[in-house]
Amino acid sequence: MLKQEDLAFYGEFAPRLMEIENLLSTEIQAMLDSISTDSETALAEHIKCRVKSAESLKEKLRLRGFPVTARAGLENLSDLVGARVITHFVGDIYTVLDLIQKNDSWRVVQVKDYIADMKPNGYRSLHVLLNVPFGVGGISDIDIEIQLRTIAMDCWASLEHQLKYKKNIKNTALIVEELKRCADEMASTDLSMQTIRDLIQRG
Ligand code: 0O2
Repeated sequence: MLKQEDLAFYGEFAPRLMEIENLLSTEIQAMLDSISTDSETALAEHIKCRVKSAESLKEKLRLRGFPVTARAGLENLSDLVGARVITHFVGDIYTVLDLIQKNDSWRVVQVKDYIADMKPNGYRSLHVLLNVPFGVGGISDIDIEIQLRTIAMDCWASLEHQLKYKKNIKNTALIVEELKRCADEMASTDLSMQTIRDLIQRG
């Protein structure tokens, strides 16, 4: 739900951005339900869709040297509308990716696999960039992003995100090192969990 300050910043673009957020949410839920609606076998633990807050967008535009306007965001960034799909198992991420690639509601522009090729800090996730029609203020289409992660990867990313935005943190070097160690341990546990599930399912 966009706050008053977000609506003011996005102006004429706000209604269309909210429509795209709804489309994303509905389509993702339908794709997941097409595989299973049973909580024990569901592909995702939960999904979350959002339009980027004005505060976060302004900061990203400033950091990247773009004009601090909604139009510049729409024209230069790919995550003004985004979704996160949180799965229990790594394998489920690739099952959801397959569903996303087969969906006609959008065009898949790029897949960034930070699971196969993690970021140096230990960040793991799979990002899928999608292109959707926009049609407001002379902008014909925009890119949006779906991030796919396991519960463990999501827990790690949430904590690491705090490091980026909190000021005056002591022992940053130690925290960065510990976070990397945890990321590797969590990735190893994610793989073990996947193997155990495969063994159980094979019977
Ligand atoms: P917020 O507050 O999370 O919405 P992309 O082009 O998006 O596929 P890339 O090149 O990493 O991937 O782009 P970017 O813009 O740096 O990252 C996009 C989003 O991915 C970020 O959004 C984060 O949500 C997530 N992300 C990427 N790298 C990291 C990381 O190292 N740690 C964490 N915790 N998250 C990361 P924002 O803009 O941070 O905003």
